[in-house]
Amino acid sequence: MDRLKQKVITHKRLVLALAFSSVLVSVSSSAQTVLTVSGEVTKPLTLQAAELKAMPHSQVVGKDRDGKERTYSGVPLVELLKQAGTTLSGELRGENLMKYVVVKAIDGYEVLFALPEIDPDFATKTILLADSVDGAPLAQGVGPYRLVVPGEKKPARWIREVKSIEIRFGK
Ligand SMILES: Nc1nc2c(c(=O)[nH]1)N[C@H]1C(S)=C(S)[C@@H](COP(=O)(O)O)O[C@H]1N2
Ligand SMILES: [Mo]
Repeated sequence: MDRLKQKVITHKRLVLALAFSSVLVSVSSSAQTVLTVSGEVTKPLTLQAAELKAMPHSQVVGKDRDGKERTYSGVPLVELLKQAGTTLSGELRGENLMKYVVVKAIDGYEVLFALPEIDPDFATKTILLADSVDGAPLAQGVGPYRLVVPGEKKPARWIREVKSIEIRFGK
């Protein structure tokens, strides 16, 4: 084979390889669901990282286990429930007071909240789905999303690596 032909073939291979890898990159970086909100809601959510990032954020200053104050930023849990269409504020009465929220993590750990613990008409503190601490993304094994539950003596419901939120009916 002459050198020119060889070069053209090599070039074609390179173009093909690049095209293929860019398809792979776009498939893996887009359309990745990082969080679902489902169950007793009118609009179940399958959220991508960019969507969560674009949602309104609040800050909560909390003491970590080491006793140091840290500023967490994230989406208030109530905001996610609102977007999914959960019975909150005026609708949180009667049998709707029997609804609860199960938050699940990648490692199988799960924790539960009653709706009034999350609804600001009842609760005095804001539970956050935090995505950063002191301005930096949460560490591997903690994030990308972790609940911050202010005012509790034990951090057992500060669930790390959150992957889903499910609203259920307790009767
Ligand atoms: N995903 C997940 N989150 C979790 C746990 C767990 O086992 N898995 N343990 C909880 C418990 S019992 C405690 S005390 C705190 C510890 O938080 P830390 O690792 O930031 O100190 O994380 C909570 N969040
Ligand atoms: Mo714990």
